[in-house]
Amino acid sequence: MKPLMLAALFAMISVPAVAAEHVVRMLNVGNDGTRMAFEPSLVKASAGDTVVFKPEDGGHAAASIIVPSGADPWDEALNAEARITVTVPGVYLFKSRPHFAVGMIGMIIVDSPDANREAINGFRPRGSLMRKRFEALQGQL
Ligand SMILES: [Cu+2]
Repeated sequence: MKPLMLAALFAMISVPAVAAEHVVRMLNVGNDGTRMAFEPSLVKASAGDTVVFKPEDGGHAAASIIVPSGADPWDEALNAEARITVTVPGVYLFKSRPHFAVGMIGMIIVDSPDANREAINGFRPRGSLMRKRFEALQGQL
């Protein structure tokens, strides 16, 4: 590697990454008028970022469905605000536990979906509402 390229590389590494915070609202009616929705339902994050689940309406509980290998799953209490720091790259599929059956799901992509794309593609949604939302999310991978 040429010295100039090396210097550029070290310059990039030495810049500390600023961890971002992504807010996901848990709502009884989403922005598109559908019932029981995460807003937004898709978050594109970087490793080290935090996703904050805000229970703006009552009766929701954020829980993971699929996380990348090595990442911690979560299963939060009803009406709890949850702060999930995502450190492992890949796709995190999540739900509102009480509204899973009606398709209240969402997705976080950390850096790249490559780590566990197959696991996500292996998810089998139940019911037309869940299928519709899942396929829309899957289309973003
Ligand atoms: Cu819910």
